[in-house]
Amino acid sequence: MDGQDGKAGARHYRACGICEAICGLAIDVRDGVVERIEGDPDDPMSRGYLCPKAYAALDLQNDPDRLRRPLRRVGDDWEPIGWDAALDLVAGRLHEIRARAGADAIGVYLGNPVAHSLGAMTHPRYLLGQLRTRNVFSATSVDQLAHHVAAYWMYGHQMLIPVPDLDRTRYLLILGANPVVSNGSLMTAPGMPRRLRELRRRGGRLVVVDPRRTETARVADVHHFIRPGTDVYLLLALLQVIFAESLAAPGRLHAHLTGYERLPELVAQFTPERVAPVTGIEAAHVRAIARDFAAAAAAACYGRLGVSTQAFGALCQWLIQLLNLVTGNLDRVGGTLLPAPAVDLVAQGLLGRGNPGRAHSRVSGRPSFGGELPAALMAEEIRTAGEGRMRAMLMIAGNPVLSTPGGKSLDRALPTLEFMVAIDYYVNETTRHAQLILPPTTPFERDHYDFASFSFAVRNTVRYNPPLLARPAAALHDWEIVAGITERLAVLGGRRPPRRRAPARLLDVALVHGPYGRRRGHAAALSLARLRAAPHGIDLGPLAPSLVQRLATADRRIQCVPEPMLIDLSRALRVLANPPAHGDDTLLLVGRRLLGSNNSWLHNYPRFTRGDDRCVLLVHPRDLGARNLADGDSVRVEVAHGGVEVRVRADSAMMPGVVSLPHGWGHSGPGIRLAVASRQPGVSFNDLTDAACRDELSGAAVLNGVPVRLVLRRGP
Ligand SMILES: Nc1nc2c(c(=O)[nH]1)N[C@H]1C(S)=C(S)[C@@H](COP(=O)(O)OP(=O)(O)OC[C@H]3O[C@@H](n4cnc5c(=O)[nH]c(N)nc54)[C@H](O)[C@@H]3O)O[C@H]1N2
Ligand SMILES: Nc1nc2c(c(=O)[nH]1)N[C@H]1C(S)=C(S)[C@@H](COP(=O)(O)OP(=O)(O)OC[C@H]3O[C@@H](n4cnc5c(=O)[nH]c(N)nc54)[C@H](O)[C@@H]3O)O[C@H]1N2
Ligand code: SF4
Ligand SMILES: [Mo]
Repeated sequence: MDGQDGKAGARHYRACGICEAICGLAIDVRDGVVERIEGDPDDPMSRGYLCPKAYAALDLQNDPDRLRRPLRRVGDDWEPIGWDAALDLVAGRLHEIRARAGADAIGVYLGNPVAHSLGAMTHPRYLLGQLRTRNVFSATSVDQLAHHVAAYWMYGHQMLIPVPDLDRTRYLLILGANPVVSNGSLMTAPGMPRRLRELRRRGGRLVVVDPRRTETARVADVHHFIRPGTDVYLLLALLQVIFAESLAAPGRLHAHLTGYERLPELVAQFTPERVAPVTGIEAAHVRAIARDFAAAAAAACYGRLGVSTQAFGALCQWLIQLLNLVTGNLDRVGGTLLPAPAVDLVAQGLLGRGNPGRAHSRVSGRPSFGGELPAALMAEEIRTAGEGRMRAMLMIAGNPVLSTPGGKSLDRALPTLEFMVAIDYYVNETTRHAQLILPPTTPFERDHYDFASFSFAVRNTVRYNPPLLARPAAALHDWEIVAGITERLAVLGGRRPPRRRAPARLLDVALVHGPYGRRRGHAAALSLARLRAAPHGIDLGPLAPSLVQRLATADRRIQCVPEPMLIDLSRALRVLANPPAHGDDTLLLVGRRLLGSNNSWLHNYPRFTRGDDRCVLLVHPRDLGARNLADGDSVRVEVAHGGVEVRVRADSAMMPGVVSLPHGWGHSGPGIRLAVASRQPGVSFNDLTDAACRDELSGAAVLNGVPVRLVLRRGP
């Protein structure tokens, strides 16, 4: 029985919205209490898979530290405030600051969970429409921005990002991703371990390039260590081999390419021999990968966070597209394909193309992309005096003190704001600086549809689920909070408020007009009602070639050599000729994700905090020995602008010279109300990253390959 509100002993079906895998869950509810969560075997994409984090939404639901009503700060303490009073206060303050100091005085940051919440996806655009500030930031610039930039320049729209055709490929080359733990990103594919097993069972090969022998590398046929930040040279060398050995064959796409003939010359100097000393991967291995990739019946190259958030992230994503393209694997079954989701954000005009450089940041003049500025700039925009200084901030579902580079400086800047409001469940490292915290309903109390993940799924499916539990009488959804602020701002500004429509209504319109919609006369006849009647979701079939029809470039062709890439390639060449000089004792720090964790916000749930190995620094035994350090020692990890203290763990799965630390920890600031997380606070990775270090082309933060030194901590 699927039902709305947890009647006695009912089994409900809904998708998990914690990460991009959107696993179908079967949830037993008795008398309004969740008793059990299992994988939903009838979900057409996840087929029963779930990971331990499927219980995270339940833990959030029951967490005594979760805020149940709005709080207003009074000195160092908080007191409850009613919703109307809270929303009046927010709108009043924002309106006043905007009138006095201009539209750009108000900044907005949108965190990662926004992408997994139907209402948080549909409604902030109306608020941004009222605010009209250039100071819009999000987790995108500490995440997938490089992919959007490459897609924009090559295919004409930031959302035209092909995904590996995982279930049919015969050769998967993974750079800088660990999907066995992360469950895949820009590749919605629940059940990664099974899918990778199946790849190998059908005779396919899995090759992983990562400075750590990761959980994914362990199930691969081949794993190569790579020196962090040098993937751009590996990719150039792979292309060099393919052209030099006449292995290039773009096939059907050949007629749709602009600039293809320039490629052989562009990559000619990046021979495997030339780049091997930089990447650490032997020339013979590079040649083998290039030949196998080109020879495979179908192959896909995929690179994620480890290559997106490094100094040449956008170049890497461009070169990955090219590698797939020149070997005939782009837009081919078993290669990489564009998903065809039920709501097509591109074709239906629901998301802008990307339009780089529409605005520039005030202090360092960085260009915007997709209407956003890099999140790393928030601190300087708050601190730097002058006209247009950011004086107020609205934080929606984000924790940038822990998640953005140079988090410490943001931590120091936020209290200098005139006003800050957070829409969040917790008093955490970021929200503690707010004057008001507005907690929304929980994932179980709202309906669910994941626009973003369906857009990057390895199979076309669709699923909508109504709320699992009734919401408490006085609770507001994310979208209602946002709409409440938006409407009040409009009234204060003497404008007519936008008409209030529930997210599900907007979704219905998008579905019926979408590619499988009732209005389109498609056999699936999708509408909200149709999805309500199919609680497990609906299978819309495997991905199919479609790139040519969907190209959004001016000449409707694929741009092989976009000008910005060419310019940035010369930067890569300069760095190759003059590699950064580090001291002998320098190690390069990279990130790591743990199965029972999701960025910064699942550390307050006892189920996920077992074990003492969570926020530890993995170091190769040889690197420990060279520093007279031993497994378990506490060390200070030093960078030029600071450092953190952390325990080391000897791990021969690390590439010598590289150390690994997870991000999202550091739950130790004064005033944080995370009782469980504070007991094992860990340290914040982003106290080591530098807000000024970015991928020049995309503006994305450099979160990997950070040069650090280790110093034994003296005393107790
Ligand atoms: N060094 C380093 N830094 C990184 C990364 C890395 O690998 N290394 N990864 C980066 C990546 S990929 C990402 S996506 C970012 C994430 O960065 P952020 O999005 O800034 O941070 P999160 O840790 O996801 O915090 C989410 C916040 O939203 C709240 N929240 C959860 N669900 C909801 C909801 O439904 N509504 C509302 N209103 N609030 C909610 C949580 O309580 C939490 O405070 O971090 C980035 N930072
Ligand atoms: N359990 C868990 N799952 C998650 C999350 C989580 O926090 N925990 N976060 C979710 C989010 S928001 C995202 S965006 C995805 C991210 O999904 P993934 O990209 O799969 O996540 P990571 O585990 O960060 O993988 C990055 C890998 O890059 C490697 N690496 C670092 N530097 C380099 C480099 O220079 N070159 C190469 N080749 N490799 C490098 C790291 O060692 C690491 O193994 O995961 C999602 N899923
Ligand atoms: S893999 Fe992601 S979507 Fe699936 S159960 Fe785990 S957290 Fe939820
Ligand atoms: Mo992310």
